[in-house]
Amino acid sequence: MSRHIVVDPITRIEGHLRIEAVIDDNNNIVDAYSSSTMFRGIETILQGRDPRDCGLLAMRICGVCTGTHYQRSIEAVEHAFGITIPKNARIVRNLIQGALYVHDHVVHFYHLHALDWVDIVSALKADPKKAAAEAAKWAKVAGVEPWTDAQSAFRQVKTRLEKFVKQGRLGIFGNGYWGNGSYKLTPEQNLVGVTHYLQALDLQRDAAKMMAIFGGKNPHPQSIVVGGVTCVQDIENPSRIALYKTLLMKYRKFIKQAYLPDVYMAGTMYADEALSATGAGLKSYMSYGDFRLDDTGFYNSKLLFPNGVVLNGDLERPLNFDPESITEDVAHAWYKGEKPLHPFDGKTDPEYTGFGRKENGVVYLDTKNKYSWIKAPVYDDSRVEVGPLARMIVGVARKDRRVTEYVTRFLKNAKFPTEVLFSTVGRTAARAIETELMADVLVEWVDELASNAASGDLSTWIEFDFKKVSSEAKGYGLAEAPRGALGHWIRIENGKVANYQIVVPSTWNASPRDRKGRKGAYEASLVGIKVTDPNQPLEILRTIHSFDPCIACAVHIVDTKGKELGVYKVDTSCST
Ligand code: NFE
Ligand code: MG
Repeated sequence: MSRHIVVDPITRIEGHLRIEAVIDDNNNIVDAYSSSTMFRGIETILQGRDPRDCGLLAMRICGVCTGTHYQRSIEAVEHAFGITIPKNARIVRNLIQGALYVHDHVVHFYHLHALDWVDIVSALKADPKKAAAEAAKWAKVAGVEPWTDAQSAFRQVKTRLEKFVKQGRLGIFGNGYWGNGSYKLTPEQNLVGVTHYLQALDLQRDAAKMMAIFGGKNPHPQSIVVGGVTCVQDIENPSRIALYKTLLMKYRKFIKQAYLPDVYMAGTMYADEALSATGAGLKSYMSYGDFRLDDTGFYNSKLLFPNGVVLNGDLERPLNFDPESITEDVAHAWYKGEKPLHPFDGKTDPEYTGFGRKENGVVYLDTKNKYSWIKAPVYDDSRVEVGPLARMIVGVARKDRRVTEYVTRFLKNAKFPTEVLFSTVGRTAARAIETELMADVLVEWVDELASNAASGDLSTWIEFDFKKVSSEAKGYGLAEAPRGALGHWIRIENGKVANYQIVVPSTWNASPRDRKGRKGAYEASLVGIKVTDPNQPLEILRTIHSFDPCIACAVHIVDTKGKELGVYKVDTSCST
């Protein structure tokens, strides 16, 4: 007999996500459904606006991928207007966006995902001296000195944890599945993880400051405009550029000496999961590509992360990416619409058909019909996964020198075959690999900005005739966000927005079935996973968190008259 596990809400993510998994008698997941239970409407409020304002509004979709929607929106308008921005503007935008990647990925690994692998309560049994030796061991695997090798640091954290427990409460750690049989780290390894967790909490502020140097503020930067950037004084002032670099070098050290070693440690201890392809899912990946490396112009530049599509894990035959091949399907999403539409013609027309059906007093999603506020994007005729893993897979498949070098080094150090990437562990490892690559390339870019400014090039903005270019135009901003491929499509008529569509990374990954009944990436990744204890669905959290969900990107309720639309109370104490 099959049973359902309902996890609602999934915590340690952004936004509101519900997962329903169907398990068989052996607790193996045989089917799964992903649902966003709140509505997004930002596309509708952009209609009729001045296209130059869209970036500032669209960015409010989310406070996590800060500035990403801003950049994609501005790029969509620049694409529509045929504008190529100056070199300084390109580099500054890359520095703002790169700061977000290293910020977001570290926060995700430690503060949103680590506790799926690290058992905090077990750390209480750790010997701090042995923990120091453990940290040194994994740093050696990474080829670096350990971030924390002082026993005293581990002892302090252990004492802090003991104090928590003595008071009879674990504070923010209170609701974990501690002691679950699916945790594999030793007490010392758990103490290393918890110690770096706390240190990362402090350090992530530096990454936020990096963004704010050129962006003006964080989370929502302010200095990007159609045609360039406005942070003229920061580009002219060498000490501002130097400050970015100082913060970067300190943060980069943590990435190399704590984050990467911890991923080697967890990857090795959870090698069984990795080698058995647990959580692989669709095994089809797409990247729009991102980070322009030169100024040859729109979508002609060489990119740090190449674009492309890899289907069914076939690294030998990557496909070229074609922006025309994207559609959104609403067969199982609460929107009106008969057939899949390309985003240029996309609609955001809600059609709520009710939450679901009641069985034995429990309401389940009506999965035969509509069951999510997220649409189902389709590439050509394939469902695909997006994100850091997709970027690394596409980079390797396209034989990108830099991406291949970082991925190969990681796999060699970890003693893993390439296929290990097709798993939950692989998804988590790919994010770490990307973070190290990004931290290194940011050093090159900040130096490039300094030398370009020192050479006397201080141009930051390109002039354009708004009336002329905006009478009728359309464009897209297709590039990457930390969580994957992000697209903004704009149609402009008489200087105003005639249609605006956004397809975010979590739309690709968290989507429901399409009209052919094919699963979205989250749904596919859960099938085949064995749950040790159905009352503690740790394995579901582990795999879903490996995508770094941001449903907030897909959750915007807006009433243009400012009226309150509803009050929601979320009880996080009963998440199963
Ligand atoms: Ni709200 Fe985002 C990223 C974008 S994803 S975090 O990365 O775009 O759904
Ligand atoms: Mg959309």
